[in-house]
Amino acid sequence: MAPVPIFDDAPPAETNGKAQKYDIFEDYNGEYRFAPIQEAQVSRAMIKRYFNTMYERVVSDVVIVGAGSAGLSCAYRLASDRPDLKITIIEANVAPGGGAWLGGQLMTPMVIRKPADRFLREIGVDYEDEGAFVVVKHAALFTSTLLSKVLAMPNVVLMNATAVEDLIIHKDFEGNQRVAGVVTNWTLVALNHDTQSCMDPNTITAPVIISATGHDGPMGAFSAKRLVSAGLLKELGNMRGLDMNRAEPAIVNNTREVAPGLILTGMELSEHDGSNRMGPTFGAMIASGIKAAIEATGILKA
Ligand code: AHZ
Repeated sequence: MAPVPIFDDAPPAETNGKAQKYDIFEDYNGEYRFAPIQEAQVSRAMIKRYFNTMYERVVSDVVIVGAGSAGLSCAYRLASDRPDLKITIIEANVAPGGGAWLGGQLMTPMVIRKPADRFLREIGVDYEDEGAFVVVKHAALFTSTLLSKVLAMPNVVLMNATAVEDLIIHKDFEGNQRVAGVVTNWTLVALNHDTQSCMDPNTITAPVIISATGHDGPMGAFSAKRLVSAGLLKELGNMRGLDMNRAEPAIVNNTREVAPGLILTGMELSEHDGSNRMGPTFGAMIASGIKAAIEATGILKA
C-alpha cells in the first residue's frame, strides 16, 4: 500500500512565494467547496496544541479550580489586572459555568444584588434595574459573556473535562505545610479509580491555588474537604441554612487564603467556614471571585 502523506500542519497558504490555489468557494446554492484536508492534520492540529499547552502549564502562576460564577469572575479580574501571569483554570465538567447557566430552580433570570452589578457593566451584560438588585434576562447571557471574555485573554488556559483529584502539599525546613499545586486527571478517569487501576494523575505546580469548587456535592468543596483529610484543617464548618442577607457579605468578606498557598472563593468557602447559603443571588459569587483575585495578587507580590 502506498504510504499516506502526512503533513505536520495545514497545507501552506503559500508555496514558493506563490499563493496556493484551492478549489474553495463560499456559495450556498449547492456549490460550497472546502479547502482540502487530511484526517491526520485535524488530529495533529488538536494534539499538538493541547499537549503543548499542558506541557507549558505544568508550571503555572495561578491555578483556579472550578469554572463556576466565582471561578470565572476571579479569572476575569486576575487576568485583566495581571496579564503577565499564567492562569490555568481546571474544570471537572465538560461545560464550564457551574450552576450559573440558570438563575435558580431551573429558571432563567439571574438576580444580582447591588453593588455587584458594576461587574455586569464592566463585561457588557445588560440587565433590568429593580432598585436594590438587578436582573439579567438569562443566566446563560452572563455566563457565556464572562466565559468568552476570560477565554479570549491570552494568559488564560481552561482545561475542562479535567478534575483536580488532590492537592500538592509541600513542607518547608521549619515543618510548615504549603499548598503548592494540584493533582489532575481527566474527569472520566477520576471517576473510574474504583473500576480500573494504574491511572496515575498529572501535576500542576503554582505558588497560588484558588479553589472555587462550590458547595458540597459529588466533587464540590473539594479543596476544603482535602484540607481536613490532609490535617491542615480540623473540621469543616459545613454550609448553614439559607439567609441571603447574612450569606452574601460573609462569603465576600471572608474570601481569603485559608491555608498557605490556597485561597477559597464562592460557595466552597461556606463549607469551610460554616456560613449560610444565599440561594439564587449571584452578587457574592462575583464579588468573592474579585476578592480572590486581589488576594492572589497580594500573595504573589509578597
Ligand atoms: O464542576 C464544578 C463547577 O463547574 C467545578 N468543580 C467541582 N469540583 C471540581 C474538581 N476539579 C475541577 N475537583 C471542579 N473542577 O467547580 C465549579 C463550581 O461551580 P459552582 O457554580 O457550583 O460554584 P460557585 O461557588 O462558583 O457558585 C455557587 C452558586 C450558588 S450555590 C447557592 C446555594 O446553594 O445557595 N447559591 C449560589 C449563588
